[in-house]
Amino acid sequence: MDSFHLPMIIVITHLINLFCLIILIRSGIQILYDHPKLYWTDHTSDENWWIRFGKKQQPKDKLWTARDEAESPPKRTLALPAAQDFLGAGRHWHFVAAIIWTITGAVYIGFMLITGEWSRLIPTSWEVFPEAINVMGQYLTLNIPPEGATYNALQQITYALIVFVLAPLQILTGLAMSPALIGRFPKYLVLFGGRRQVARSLHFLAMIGFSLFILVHITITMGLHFYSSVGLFVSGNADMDFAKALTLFLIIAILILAFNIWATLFTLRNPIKLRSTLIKFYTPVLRFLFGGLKSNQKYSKKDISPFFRVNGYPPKTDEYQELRKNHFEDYRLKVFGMVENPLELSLKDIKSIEKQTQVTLHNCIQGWSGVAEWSGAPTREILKLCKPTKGAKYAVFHCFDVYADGYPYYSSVRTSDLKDDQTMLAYEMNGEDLPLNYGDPIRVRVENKVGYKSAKWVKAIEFTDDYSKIGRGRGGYREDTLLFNWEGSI
Ligand SMILES: Nc1nc2c(c(=O)[nH]1)N[C@H]1C(S)=C(S)[C@@H](COP(=O)(O)O)O[C@H]1N2
Ligand SMILES: [Mo]
Repeated sequence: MDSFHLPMIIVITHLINLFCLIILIRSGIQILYDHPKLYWTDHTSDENWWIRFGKKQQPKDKLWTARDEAESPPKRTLALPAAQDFLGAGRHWHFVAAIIWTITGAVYIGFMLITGEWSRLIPTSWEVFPEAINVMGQYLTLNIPPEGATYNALQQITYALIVFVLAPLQILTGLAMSPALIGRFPKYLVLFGGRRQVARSLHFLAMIGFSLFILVHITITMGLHFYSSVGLFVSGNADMDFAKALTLFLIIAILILAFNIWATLFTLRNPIKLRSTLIKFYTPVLRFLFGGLKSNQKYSKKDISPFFRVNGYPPKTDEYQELRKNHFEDYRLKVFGMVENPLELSLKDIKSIEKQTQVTLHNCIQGWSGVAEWSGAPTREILKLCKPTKGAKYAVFHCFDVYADGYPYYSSVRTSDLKDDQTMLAYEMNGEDLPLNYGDPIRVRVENKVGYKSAKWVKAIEFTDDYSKIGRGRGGYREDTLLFNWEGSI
């Protein structure tokens, strides 16, 4: 066998790549199970998925919510951390790993291009296809082709597909999950037939592709070329002293395994600490990519979804029941805190503000979506009326619904988000008064954020320079309980 050397940069990026892919796949499974259904259209219902995991069935005769559909990944899957309601934690791991993985990939490709190494990877003639079939036949008949300095045709095609097709696809489909990005640039979705759910489904299929590749790749390299592979893997030198190579190899394998066990246990035991640590790392990236993207959605009436999921049960408090019984005659939306003009707006006051109508895509952080038409008062008009003071960095929406833990729902955004053209206080959905389940009498629509920011049954808006004294201090009920990040832009 002719021996060859791999440059150290390739050895290191390969190792980081493997490490990140394991975290990405494990946290990806956790994320998937929070809404374990995949679709080809942006209308999602309990029936129109093309594949589903888990086993929960929703009742036909009474209201259920999207949170009721969340499941725990089976313990024997490799999910990180494989527990119910750890969507927030799964996402923290996923974003951190995705960022490191992308940077590593860029370094790897940059290095390949600069050094000319790419020529070993990228097929340069059509001959590669018949030749690959030939090689495939050799593998299948166990006439193992020799390993060498040039990759064989099958390796070339597979590696090139992984690096130049599957990896970019995974990044593009991942970015398509951001309501901020696709709200600002709806054309981005043209790549996926105009549908975010197509991107989500492809993101899943590409994950399966990566998983299969890893399995086959490890089987072939380790199973068929064990001695040289171990050396190549740890040092880039196939002829490295085998005892040394194997020792290093075992150390690396144990470290990766230990890290994954530690990550799982730490996530389960210290989810709050985990959140505060990991969001520090990726929040600046979210802000850089998605901060300040204004929603620019122009769906049409014919795009409206026949079924629109509900998340959050309508309020049961006496206060709310009384108001509703009286058709919200006595409802007053309180606008208070750091404002020059505190307000108490009746429904009539709100409806006297210039009415705006928009058809938009709602993206729940869990994965489902739906298109609806919303009409209401743009929040930029509310800002003109209440005049937040200089330091009023955040707008907090307080809601009527009180959860079983005794805390009412709330969410918050930057005051500047209220200037977005499509952020509004909605009082109509699809041309009718806002139905009970969707936020009667007033809900917020924040169209460049995931769904949990769009508070329903809004009671008051508070302007503040610091949300840490509200609720449990993380800026929203979902952030407090499911430990979501606060940005909500993906
Ligand atoms: N008051 C209140 N607002 C809420 C929620 C809630 O539980 N209570 N759930 C949020 C979540 S997670 C989502 S996805 C959307 C769902 O909106 P929909 O029920 O109109 O589909 O509402 C958001 N606003
Ligand atoms: Mo949601």
